This record gives sequence, structure tokens and C-alpha cells, in this order.
Amino acid sequence: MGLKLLAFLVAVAAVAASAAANFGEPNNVNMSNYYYGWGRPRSGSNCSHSSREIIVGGDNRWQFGFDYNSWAFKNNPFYVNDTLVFKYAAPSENNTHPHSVYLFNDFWSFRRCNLKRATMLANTSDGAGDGFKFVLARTWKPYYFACGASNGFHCTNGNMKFFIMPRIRWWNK
Ligand SMILES: *[C@@H]1O[C@H](CO)[C@@H](O)[C@H](O)[C@H]1NC(C)=O
Ligand SMILES: *[C@@H]1O[C@H](CO)[C@@H](O)[C@H](O)[C@H]1NC(C)=O
Ligand SMILES: *[C@@H]1O[C@H](CO)[C@@H](O)[C@H](O)[C@H]1NC(C)=O
Ligand SMILES: *[C@@H]1O[C@H](CO)[C@@H](O)[C@H](O)[C@H]1NC(C)=O
Ligand SMILES: *[C@@H]1O[C@H](CO)[C@@H](O)[C@H](O)[C@H]1NC(C)=O
Ligand SMILES: [Cu+2]
Repeated sequence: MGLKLLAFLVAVAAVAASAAANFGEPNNVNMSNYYYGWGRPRSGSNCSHSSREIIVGGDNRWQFGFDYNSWAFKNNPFYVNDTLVFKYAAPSENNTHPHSVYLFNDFWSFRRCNLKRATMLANTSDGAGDGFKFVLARTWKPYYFACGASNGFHCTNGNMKFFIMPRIRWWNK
């Protein structure tokens, strides 16, 4: 077994363990459109698929120095069609190293905060106001998020990175 695969499996196992140990609802989840699948959906909603909006970092929002890895572990599990909301201030005279949101293609780029082949999901302005919203659309494949500011410095030294492996909410298809 390759080292890469082994490291990946360890990471996956850690997420699974954390998820199993935490059945509570995450903080800062907007429950108003959260539907468990029993009974009728709230009036005003015609959507039979559950969905949640989860603010990344909770009250800490998307900022330098907060431990997003722990945050993601504590808030497991995440489900397909959950929406992550990244909130951060736009560039200004007092915010000269504004944040952004990048998605890595692979575990090693994530580990090293190597942005070379990463995709920018949100620029420095997109996190203002209601924040940048990202729907977790796929499953069985992790999403690796990071801030791209200062060529990866916020990622390496600011803990602005985490990954999520969305699950299928099978009881509410
Ligand atoms: C929760 O979401 C609903 C509908 O998406 C919205 O109307 C409401 O303002 C939100 N509440 C909070 C506290 O974000
Ligand atoms: C739900 O569906 C009904 C009829 O199909 C429609 O009149 C109503 O506007 C819909 N409500 C929403 C919130 O989409
Ligand atoms: C996610 O939402 C889309 C569009 O509403 C829907 O077609 C799809 O079935 C949903 N997936 C899951 C796993 O609920
Ligand atoms: C930046 O900070 C200074 C001093 O704290 C303040 O006077 C100024 O209004 C701030 N500018 C913005 C755009 O917030
Ligand atoms: C960021 O992206 C938005 C569209 O999402 C665009 O309107 C804006 O000009 C971009 N800002 C920067 C600084 O690239
Ligand atoms: Cu940043």
C-alpha cells in the first residue's frame, strides 16, 4: 500500500471516528430549513430534500488563526446538499491581507498548502455581506478547503484549512 493511500485512509478513519462520536447538531446551523423526513415539511417549503446552511467557523467566521480542522471534526457529519457559508470582510485600508476560498484537488496539495493546482472558489470580495455560499454536491470524495491569501501563508500558519467528506442523508431521499 502506498504511503499516499495510507495517509489518506488514516485521515478518512479520523473523520469517521469523529463523526461516530458526535451525534449532536453542529453550532450555527440554521434549523429553519432543516427537515428530518418524518411528518410534513414546514409550510412555505416545497423541498423534499433537506438542506442546512452552516457558517464555517461559527461565530469566528473565516479568519486567520482559528482552528478549522477541529471545527470540521466537531461539526461532523456533513451531508450532501448542505451549504457552507464563508464569511469574511472585503479588502479595505484596514484589511490588507483579505481572505479567499480555494479548493485543492488532492490530499498532498492540501497538506502542503500548495495552491498551484487549486481552484479559487471565492475571491477576496465574495465573503462580504451574506458570505460566500458553497453547496456540498458530491459524496465519498473529500472537499479540501483553504484560504489562498499570501500565497498559502494563511493556510500554513493561520490554520485556514479543513476538509469535509459529505455523507448521503439516505433517510430523506
Ligand atoms: C434561516 O434561513 C431562513 C430561510 O433560508 C431565513 O429566512 C432566516 O432568516 C435564517 N435565519 C437565520 C438566523 O440565519
Ligand atoms: C409550493 O407549491 C405550491 C403549489 O405547488 C405553490 O403555490 C407555492 O408557491 C410553492 N411554495 C414555494 C415556497 O415554493
Ligand atoms: C441535492 O439537491 C438536488 C437538487 O435539489 C437533488 O436533485 C439531489 O437529489 C439532492 N441530493 C441528495 C443526496 O439529497
Ligand atoms: C481603519 O482604522 C482606522 C483606525 O482604527 C479608522 O479610523 C478607519 O475608519 C478604519 N477604516 C475603515 C475603512 O474601516
Ligand atoms: C470577485 O468576484 C466577483 C463575482 O463573484 C466580481 O464581481 C468581483 O469583481 C471580484 N473581485 C475581485 C477583487 O476579483
Ligand atoms: Cu485568509
